Amino acid sequence: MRAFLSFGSNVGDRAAHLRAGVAIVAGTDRYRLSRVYQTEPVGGVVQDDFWNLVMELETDDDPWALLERAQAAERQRERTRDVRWGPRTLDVDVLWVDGFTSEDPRLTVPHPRAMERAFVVVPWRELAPELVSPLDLERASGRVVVLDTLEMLQ
Ligand code: A4P
Ligand code: MG
Repeated sequence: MRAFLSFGSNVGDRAAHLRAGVAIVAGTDRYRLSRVYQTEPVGGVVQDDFWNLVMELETDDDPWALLERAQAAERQRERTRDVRWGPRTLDVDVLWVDGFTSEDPRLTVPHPRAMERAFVVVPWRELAPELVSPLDLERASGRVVVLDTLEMLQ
């Protein structure tokens, strides 16, 4: 099954949080990563810029198991939940899972806010131009600047 997840960090060593998160979420499954983007915070809270990337994952696990992995990664990076849309060491969201939709508030897929956000659609389109159209790019908001691959970043 093919799935996409979004990763974001804006506290501490952002590259380290992203790397650790990627390793935990991927486990032994095959994956590809977009480049990393520096992105302006969305949601009205004053905070540092985020680093964001998107992962494509090929897995036999079900979407609920993916959510478990995402939350395990957040816990491992000692993510605290103080302010909604506020600063965080690591945020991992399930964006899209092939053939799966859910309106359960614990796991809403496709992610309801994904398409509004440039920090999601710009890296996502690198991996899946057939799922994210140029029009989606135009409609999404927020300034994003490409940095480099996660491998190359300090
Ligand atoms: N949940 C439901 N659906 C999903 C899903 N598809 N993936 C539930 C992951 N979790 C999902 O999430 C709250 C609850 O959502 C969880 O219990 C889970 O079961 P959370 O991560 O604890 O809370 P949050 O992230 O603060 O809230 P939320 O609504 O996920 O925030 P967003 O919408 O993800 O926004 N700006 C930039 N530039 N870059 C960012 O990465 N991120 C956010 C977070 C805000 N602004 C940002 C960025
Ligand atoms: Mg989240």
